[in-house]
Amino acid sequence: MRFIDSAKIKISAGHGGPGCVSFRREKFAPVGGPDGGDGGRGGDVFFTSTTGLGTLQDFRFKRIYKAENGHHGSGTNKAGRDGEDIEIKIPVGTVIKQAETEEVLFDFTEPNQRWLAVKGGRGGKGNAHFVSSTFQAPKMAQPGEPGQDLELTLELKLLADVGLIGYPNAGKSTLISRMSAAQPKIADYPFTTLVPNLGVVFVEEFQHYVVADIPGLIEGASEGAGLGHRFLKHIERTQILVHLLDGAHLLEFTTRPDDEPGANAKHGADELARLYKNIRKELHAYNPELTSKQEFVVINKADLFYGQDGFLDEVIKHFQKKIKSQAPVQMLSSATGEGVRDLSLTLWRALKGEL
Ligand SMILES: Nc1nc2c(ncn2[C@@H]2O[C@H](COP(=O)(O)OP(=O)(O)OP(=O)(O)O)[C@@H](O)[C@H]2O)c(=O)[nH]1
Ligand SMILES: [Mg+2]
Repeated sequence: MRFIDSAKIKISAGHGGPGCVSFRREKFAPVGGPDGGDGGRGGDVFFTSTTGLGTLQDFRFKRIYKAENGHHGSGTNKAGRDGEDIEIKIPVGTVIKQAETEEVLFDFTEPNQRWLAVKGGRGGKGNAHFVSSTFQAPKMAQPGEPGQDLELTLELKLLADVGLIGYPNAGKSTLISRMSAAQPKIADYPFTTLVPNLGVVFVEEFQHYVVADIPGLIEGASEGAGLGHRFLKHIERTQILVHLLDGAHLLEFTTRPDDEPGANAKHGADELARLYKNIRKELHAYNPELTSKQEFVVINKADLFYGQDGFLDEVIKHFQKKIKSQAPVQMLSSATGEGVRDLSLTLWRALKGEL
């Protein structure tokens, strides 16, 4: 999914330094020729993309970037020093637009791309340049050229690697808040999440991936029921889906009186399988490619079954039979955090193609 973080900044290149008016003065040649040096060039402003930065946060605090002006030329034909360039580091995925026209000036899609955004002004020529046979003592020099400036908008479009899907209330937002530093709204009513949330999951230093939590899906979502379908497009570009099942849906089955041992788990699994298939149907109806993505099925709220040893294992066994898949089903508790790190690492391995 592409997501946007944005900032507006102003950049200015340095002005060229003015050229110098000067005449040689030596002990035995009191009226020497012109020897005013040229002004230095103004500094340029460059942007460089790096993978080390995940946000445009820095640009909230510093909005104006100006490269140094070129220095004055001086006598004895000495050129002024050039102004220093500046390099602005931005995260990969940043698009730079001209603020007013929104014209895209540069799209940083890879690390270490470097773009010259504005060029410093040329230094003015000193009077030494203006001598000619008829004009021996020029008393003028050029001013430096002004540096260019630009107002820019920077937009960061993150690409989510993993999409979190499931019914409303399954605990998707709670899970992303555990996996990452994202702090979405969490509540015990459906459709708490109204817009997608992104979270960056750190695996090790400098290794991370992006997870997207989207609003809950229900039957008919692909045709517009609930909030889900508007957001399905955001998971179209993810590599992996995590299908989160709500363990609370199993609660009524743990208390149902039944003679046959294990039958409760079977009824519960039937219910989860029904809900699971509903969502798969919606994904398929929206775009069949969504159902061919690598998927991890996870039962959340395992903490509700602490003390009921083996119940969830039984549920998983029946569930796999019901959906005719032996793919592993994980269980975890977003509330206590149990199993969350395991899932984070499993997803990382899958993204690397190891699973
Ligand atoms: N017991 C328990 N409750 C949980 C767990 N995870 C989430 N919840 C609760 O379930 C409710 C729904 O959680 P959310 O994270 O808002 O669910 P969601 O899937 O994002 O819901 P929508 O945004 O409406 O689609 C909240 O009351 C959570 O506190 C869990 O692991 N165990
Ligand atoms: Mg939510």
